[in-house]
Amino acid sequence: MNKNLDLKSYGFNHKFQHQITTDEITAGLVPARVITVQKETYKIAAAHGEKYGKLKGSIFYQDTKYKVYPAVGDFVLVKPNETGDDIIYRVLERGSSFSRLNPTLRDTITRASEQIVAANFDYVFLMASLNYDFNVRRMERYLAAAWQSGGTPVIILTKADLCENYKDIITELEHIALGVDIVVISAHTGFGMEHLQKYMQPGTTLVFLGSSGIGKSSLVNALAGEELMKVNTIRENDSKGQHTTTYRQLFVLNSGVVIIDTPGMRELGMWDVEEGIETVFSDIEELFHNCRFRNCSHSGELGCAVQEAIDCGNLTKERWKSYQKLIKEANYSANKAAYLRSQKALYKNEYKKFISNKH
Ligand SMILES: Nc1nc2c(ncn2[C@@H]2O[C@H](COP(=O)(O)OP(=O)(O)OP(=O)(O)O)[C@@H](O)[C@H]2O)c(=O)[nH]1
Ligand SMILES: [Mg+2]
Ligand SMILES: [Zn+2]
Repeated sequence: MNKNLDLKSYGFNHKFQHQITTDEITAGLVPARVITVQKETYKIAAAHGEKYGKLKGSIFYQDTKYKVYPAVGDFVLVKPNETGDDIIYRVLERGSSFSRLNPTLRDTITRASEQIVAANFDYVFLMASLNYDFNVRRMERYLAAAWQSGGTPVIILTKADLCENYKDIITELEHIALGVDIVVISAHTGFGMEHLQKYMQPGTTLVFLGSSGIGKSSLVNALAGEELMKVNTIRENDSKGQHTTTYRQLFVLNSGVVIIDTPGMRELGMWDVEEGIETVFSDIEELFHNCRFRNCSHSGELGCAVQEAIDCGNLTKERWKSYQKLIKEANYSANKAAYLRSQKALYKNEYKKFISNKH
């Protein structure tokens, strides 16, 4: 049986309430939050309880216009259905969202290749394990995407019990993550967990991101004080993740905080991250103003501030390379999306002509 619940405890607030029109209220539509998405089945939480919902076909499937499909964390408007699944009518505008290029849809049409990992969170927990394979450059990429998402990034370094000395890693991170909180924890021993308290506020939503096997679900369980998520108990020897979590899931803990746990990502495709790159690499973009020539390409010109910063040790070659690589990728995906959009528009026009010629 479904029991009634208060959607506020799932993070619903006036920002979302304001988006609902009187027509929608008159039509009997009510807000709900998406808890899981599996293929075309959506698990949702609404005032009338937790249940399943499906998309209203005439809105989501037959209309060729670009549509926003629900992702985990989204607030949607549904028509409650006592005898079956609720019907989802609309996704309310997102306060934040984390997206990446869908690795399985790289070459299909435009926005279809953008995958929304999670929506409407306050903090993005960028998680990495201290015991192996710590990669500063990867963290840099995640940071850029996190800043772009609209949430506030927090770096969480896990498995402190397996690492003797993490001071160097912190120092390295502090250089690339200006102003970002870095918290070192162990879900097993409880080390450092008290530093997470300030994020555990009722109605606040956190999303956990990071490679498989680094302890995202273990942290969910440690914070919940019970086993909400399955965690792989077999002791790993090669430290490779097992992909234990297979789909994204939203929970409300007893403390009132809302957490979205996600499966480990193999790949973070870049998508519209120019702004995020600016934030993460503001020191580099700042340098550009000091180059002697306004159109400096920073590849050996006289008076290039980037070269000077590298020479005097203010900027590492690795960081400069990493910046160039990200910019290249971001341009690539932006250009590609623009190209595909233009192709699609062209195709649509041709099709319209074809149809009107027929009549
Ligand atoms: N020693 C130690 N092991 C941990 C810690 N946290 C998690 N682990 C172990 O790391 C392994 C993976 O943990 P999970 O929580 O399943 O990792 P995950 O990030 O959710 O992985 P995916 O669901 O595959 O993305 C398990 O064997 C955990 O017991 C920790 O703080 N210390
Ligand atoms: Mg997991
Ligand atoms: Zn220059």
